[in-house]
This record gives sequence, C-alpha cells and structure tokens, in this order.
Amino acid sequence: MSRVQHYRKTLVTIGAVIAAGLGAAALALSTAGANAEEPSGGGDFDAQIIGGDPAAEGQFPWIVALADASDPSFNYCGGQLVEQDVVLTAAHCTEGSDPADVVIRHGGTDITRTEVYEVAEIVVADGYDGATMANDWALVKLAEPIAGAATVPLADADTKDWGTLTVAGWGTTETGSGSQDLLHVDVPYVTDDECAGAYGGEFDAASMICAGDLEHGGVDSCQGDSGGPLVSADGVLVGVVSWGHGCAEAGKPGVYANVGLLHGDITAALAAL
Ligand code: 4AZ
Repeated sequence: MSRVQHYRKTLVTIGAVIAAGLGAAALALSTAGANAEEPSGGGDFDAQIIGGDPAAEGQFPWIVALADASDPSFNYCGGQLVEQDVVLTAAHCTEGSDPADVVIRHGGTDITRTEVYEVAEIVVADGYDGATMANDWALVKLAEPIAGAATVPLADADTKDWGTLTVAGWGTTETGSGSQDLLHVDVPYVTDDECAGAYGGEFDAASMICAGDLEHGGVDSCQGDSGGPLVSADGVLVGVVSWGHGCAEAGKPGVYANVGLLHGDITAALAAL
C-alpha cells in the first residue's frame, strides 16, 4: 500500500481526527491525503482500538505514547520501552520530526495522568520505505532513562502461528475519537498467505505481520495506535502497529512491523545507539 493510499482513510476521517485531538502529526498526514489524486477507496470508517476494553494498571507497564512537545496533551502515536531509555515505535510516527518536536508519555493507563519525558535522538530503520511502509519501525532515545520502568521483550523469530495476539493503544475508538484510557483488544494472527490475499503486493512478507478477524472484522488497531504493541499471550512483542485498509473491516486485517523478522536489525540499531 502506498503511503498515499495508507492516508486516504485519514482524509475520510479528518473530522474524527480533529475531534480525537490526535494533534499536529495526524493533521499533517491528513494534508498529505488531501493532495492525493487517486480516488478515495477506504470504505466506511468504523473506529475503535476497535472492539476493545480498558486495560488494567500494570497490564502494559512498558507502553508509551508519542506526543507533541509543543502541546503534550496531543498524543498521536503509541510505542513501547525496549530499554529504560529507548522506545520502539513506527517509523511513520517519527517521519519529519526532530527530537525537540516529540515527547514521550509513560506511567499509567489514563493518558492525562502520565509523565512527560524529553527525547534526545530518533533513529529511523534503514530500510524504512514511506511509500510501501516496509520496515516501519524507529527507535526514540530519551534524554534520561525512566528509573524502574518495565521493558517489553522482543520476539526474536517469526514463529508464524502466534494464535491470539493483543494490541493496545489510546487511538481512535468506535465512537470516532481517541481514548483517554488505554484500551486493548485480542486479534487473531493472520497468516502471510491470508494477508497477501487481502492486500496483494502491498503486504511485504519480509517485514510485516497481520492480525485481525478476517471473517467478521470488528477488532483492530486504528489511527493513533500506530507505533504501539502487538503482543503474544506470553507477553512478547510480536508487532508494531503500522497500517491497514480502514479499521476493523472484515477481510482487511491490521498490518504490523514484524518484530520477530526484524529482530536482528532492531537489536543492531539498539547496540549502535
Ligand atoms: C493509522 O492510520 C492506522 N487497522 C493504524 C492501524 C490501522 C490502520 C490505520 C490498522 O494509524
């Protein structure tokens, strides 16, 4: 899926985005969509960490949000601590941002009660391609470590048959606005063959993994959840929220950066930070 196609849905949802207060980054993406010449093909927008429930305190202790440094109440993406001073997020969440533009919010499920942390450095994946969304991951180094914070372990192989996965975030819900409280929802693993069937060549099996209820839809990540976690039942980070055709549509699963496949690249970038 081209970046323009990816953001077409964003154009459809600009009103919802404004309502959600997802902030400058989301609006900038909407502008990109507005310039697209291709017709809108996104289908109905049906928002939710769709189908989700509120997370318990401590359920995702390493989850963070990316927010606008000039207005930290605008959280526009998710992420996760992989070290006490390093956040793994989506590359498309950091594109065009200087470290001074971004702050990290961490420390609870109610976004308004989280702490704000300054960013020292942003490293985007070498192979990131904003046109295809291949290798959609980036590392955000904090100015100071968060003492005592939990970190999430990274999947170190592409196990494939993950069973039921869980995705979490403060992004758009079924009511069309972002959520003050962290939400989570279970999403079945979707095989590479099924995902290629859903998205054709837009699915890059070398860097992506898919999850969702193919038959029924209704459960998914959505706008504002990007960069956040897809975890296995045993608490390993399997994916990073990346893109999809709409949210929670039957036949159109959520697409994630495939952490197991990208593990070598991510750990090499961590070692070089
Ligand atoms: C987004 O725009 C986005 N349904 C995130 C996740 C999905 C679609 C779009 C997956 O940030």
